[in-house]
Amino acid sequence: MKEALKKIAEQFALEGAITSIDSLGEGFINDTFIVRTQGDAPDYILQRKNKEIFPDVPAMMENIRKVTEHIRRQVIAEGGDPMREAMTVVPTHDGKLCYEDEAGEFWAVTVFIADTIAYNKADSPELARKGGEGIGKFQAQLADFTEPLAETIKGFHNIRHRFVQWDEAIARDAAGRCRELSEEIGWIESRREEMLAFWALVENGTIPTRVTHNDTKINNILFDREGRVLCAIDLDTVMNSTSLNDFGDAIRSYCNTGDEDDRNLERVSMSIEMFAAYTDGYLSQRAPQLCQAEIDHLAFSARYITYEQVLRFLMDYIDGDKYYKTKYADHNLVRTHAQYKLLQSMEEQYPEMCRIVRETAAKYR
Ligand code: GN1
Ligand code: MG
Repeated sequence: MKEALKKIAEQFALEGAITSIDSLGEGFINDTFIVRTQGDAPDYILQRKNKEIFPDVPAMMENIRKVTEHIRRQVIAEGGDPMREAMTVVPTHDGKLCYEDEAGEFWAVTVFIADTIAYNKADSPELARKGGEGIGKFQAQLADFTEPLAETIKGFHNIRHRFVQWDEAIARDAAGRCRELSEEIGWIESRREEMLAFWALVENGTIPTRVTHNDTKINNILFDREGRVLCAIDLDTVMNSTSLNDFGDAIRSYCNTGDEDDRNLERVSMSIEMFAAYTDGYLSQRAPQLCQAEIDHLAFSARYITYEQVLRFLMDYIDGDKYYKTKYADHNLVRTHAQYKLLQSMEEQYPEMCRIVRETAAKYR
């Protein structure tokens, strides 16, 4: 075990002596470790939060504390197990939600929830249905949350803001890659107006903003061994936005027949069967609370978020791979192509997606 990591973990109010610390998971942003402890004490998740991406880590941790405490109260009121169905933030010995080390890096700890499964791919419609139910429940638990939340990443799913960054990235052409990317850049430009038209509905209030997770890919959800969702993890981006994005981002992840970074584009498409299953689970929890404009744009939100992901991966490639962790030289470009293939598949199946949403909403309203 690295002594430096142990020293950091010891800043937090942990129960039990530390026995080991190891790397964990597949996150693209933070560095994550599991801290094992002796005897019956819980184990813990220790994370170095990426301060390049999250400019105000203490404010982010304050968001997470507020939201997880609210969920904990709901779980207790419903007779559930708050240690398994809510995340628990562990403060430092002096009561802070994160620790800043000598190098200026920010660290945070949560209780590790044992005996759970995190998937990187949804392998059955049943799992997709449970995932939809789970995020629907997460949103329902936060429906009466009224405290203010900090905007941890400015304009995170705001495509108007993304286009400002995009235009700057193209003008800068930091890695000198733009001249080889005219086709890919065209994919973004040809859809600019329809994406802005969708976002205008959020800006003018037609589509309301709510408390949303904003990063609902499947490996950010913990399942129990029966395939039931315990809770959503990775709450770094919990903020006020349109809750449609939580649906759209989950569809991008659960319904992809290939991998997010598949080199073999023939494997990549959107499974309409998985879409129907996820939609059913989600609307079983949310249909009565959503307004008509939200129902009407639910299917489009999958295109919106997948498009945004194409843009973000391509923009990072243009910037010289500064944002996402990459495993090889053109990883962000491979991701761009794979997500674009998924977007095209959604566009082809869009009328069918809309029909499924309409019929499923009618069933639960
Ligand atoms: C990042 O942190 P992680 O790996 O769960 C990213 C998401 C992207 C996702 C792509 C803060 O999620 O927005 O959709 O990668 N998180 C942040 O897989 O940018
Ligand atoms: Mg994650």
